[in-house]
Amino acid sequence: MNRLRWDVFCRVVDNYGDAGVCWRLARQLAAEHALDVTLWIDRVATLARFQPEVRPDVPSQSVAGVTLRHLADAPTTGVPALPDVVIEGFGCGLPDAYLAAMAQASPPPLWINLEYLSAEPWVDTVHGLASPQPRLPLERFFWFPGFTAHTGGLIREARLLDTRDAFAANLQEQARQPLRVTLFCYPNRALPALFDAWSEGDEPLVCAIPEGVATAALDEWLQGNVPHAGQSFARGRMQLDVLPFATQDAFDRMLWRSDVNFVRGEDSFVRAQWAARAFVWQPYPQDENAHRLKMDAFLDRYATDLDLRSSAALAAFWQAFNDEDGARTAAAWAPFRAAITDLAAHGRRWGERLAALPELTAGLVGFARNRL
Ligand code: TRH
Repeated sequence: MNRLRWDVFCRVVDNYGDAGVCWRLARQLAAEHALDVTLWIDRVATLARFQPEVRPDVPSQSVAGVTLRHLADAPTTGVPALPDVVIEGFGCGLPDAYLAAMAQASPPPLWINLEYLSAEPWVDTVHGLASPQPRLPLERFFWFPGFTAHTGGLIREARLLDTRDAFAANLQEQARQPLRVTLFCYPNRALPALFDAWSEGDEPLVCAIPEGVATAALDEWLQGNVPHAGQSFARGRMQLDVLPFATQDAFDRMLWRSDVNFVRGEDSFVRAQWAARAFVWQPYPQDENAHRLKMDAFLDRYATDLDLRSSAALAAFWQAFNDEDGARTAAAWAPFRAAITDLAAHGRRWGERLAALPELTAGLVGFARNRL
């Protein structure tokens, strides 16, 4: 039986998340749903940061079962063979020739726009809707990731949670000294004060920082001696380990072995929830503070059935850190630290609830199967 062909389109706005989410989706479509998947991406070098076998200079390559193509090489006249399904990553826009070919095809490919993740309630009301295209006889469906059964769910690879539990079982959970922190955040003016609090704290703490993250704060706190990947720096009770960028699977393991995960944007935010450890989220900064609405909406959902003390400690620390207020962040660390065992237990319950929801990629495949 011919495998259905899915083309995923991605334009890297900045950072890694657009590429990270589209790559994770493409990999899973190929690996778990036996689909013929092509990822068209504009900045292949971004992908190569966390998928080392990707070669940015090669026009077409097959990696992890996915055909990887430069978006710049997409056909400009006449698309030879259209796929059955087109996934447009985060409204990135499809090449004109592609749209023209889709409009002439009968039937046209199923066109789905993968939206950004939000916990805001309005997402439940728009997920799965179609919008007719003004200039072309095509309709585009909207797929909204989310945290309820009325959304498109979250990406969760098969056996992810079993793999996580097997990995964690080998950790010396009881002897959790030093406290392990992973710090993957945007530039944040609160960090030097937080580093001070950690180095002057009453317990040893190891903070793993991926290379290129928090460099301005490290530069300020270390008077210009920013460690490079593979280097460590110790002050007081705190040790900083700067790590090279890891693969997405290795990054998961970093999150699984840590007691506290600072994550950002979208994909690492989801991965921290699957890691079921205490975590701090710094949403991608947006105009008019829209990212704070996303944070508050998530906290509303996440903090239900969390005891009041832990819920207050969580919210206070997330708000201080996202306000980039050093003094408040340093002061909010102790109550947050005191809550991390409770937050980890809560994180497991939360993860179990999420795992009971329809999984995003399987949902997309089922949606397509019902329409092709
Ligand atoms: O890098 P980000 O800030 O990406 C952002 C967000 O996705 C945001 O929603 C989007 O609007 C903006 O890009 C344009 O954060 P995010 O989403 O966590 O993506 C990081 C990716 O990098 C994720 O897939 C995990 C991966 N990663 C690794 O694979 N290895 C690593 O060592 C690290 C640190 C990250």
